[in-house]
Amino acid sequence: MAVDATQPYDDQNIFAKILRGEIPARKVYEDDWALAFHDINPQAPTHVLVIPKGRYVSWDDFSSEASEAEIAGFVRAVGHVAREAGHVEPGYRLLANVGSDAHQEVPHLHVHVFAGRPLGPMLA
Ligand code: IU
Repeated sequence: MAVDATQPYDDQNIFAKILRGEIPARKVYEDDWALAFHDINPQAPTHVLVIPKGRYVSWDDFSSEASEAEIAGFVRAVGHVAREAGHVEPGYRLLANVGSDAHQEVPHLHVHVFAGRPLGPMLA
């Protein structure tokens, strides 16, 4: 079911459980600010999700409430994951769904990193 991006943070969401180590994930990167792991239903040869360690439902509360250090740390982690995967050329796509119209399914901010094939034009 799609997420209402205005809901309070739910500590029982699946990505919170992954962060706490209660559910396994195929991790590719971790630092003080972020965790990255392979999506369980990949839509491209590389499909990694990067999540902040803080309790944020979506890009909306993250961008308005996170500290400068959290924002900088998370943005750098997303860049690091894409760069380490070797996708700066021919490129990659970043995507963050927010709320029900965007079909956000998990109520913990995640940035999708897609790469490894031509990704086609951006969806409307
Ligand atoms: P969305 O942007 O919220 O729609 O994307 C959620 C993604 O989380 C989607 O690509 C799922 O395949 C992925 N995912 C996952 O990797 N592990 C899980 O346990 C669950 C969803 I639930």
